Amino acid sequence: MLIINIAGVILIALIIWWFWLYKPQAEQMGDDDLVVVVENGVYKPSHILMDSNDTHDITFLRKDASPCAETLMIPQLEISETLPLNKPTKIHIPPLGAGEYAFHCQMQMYKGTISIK
Ligand SMILES: [Cu+2]
Repeated sequence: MLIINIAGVILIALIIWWFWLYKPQAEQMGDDDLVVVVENGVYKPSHILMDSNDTHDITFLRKDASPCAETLMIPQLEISETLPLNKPTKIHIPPLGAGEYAFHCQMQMYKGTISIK
């Protein structure tokens, strides 16, 4: 009985960690264009750091065949782009003010952010 309780507590702790505490590592945008792979329910990397006066292209490579992964949306930039399967697609990111810009698929199952310093 006690073991079941302990297992339950550990499970709850893991769930809390996964959904609220776990933050994937951010990827700093360098001089080269960054490639974001769309696969298995995630963007990789999903956190992108950029400087405020940079213009950059972010290349999205969709490897996930599910139709859900097809659309890339960056609502704050009014970007809505269809990603063909296994074909790199360049998304132009204009100079942006500091802040967080979310990007996601149509149903928001795939999620990521661009952080501007
Ligand atoms: Cu989706």
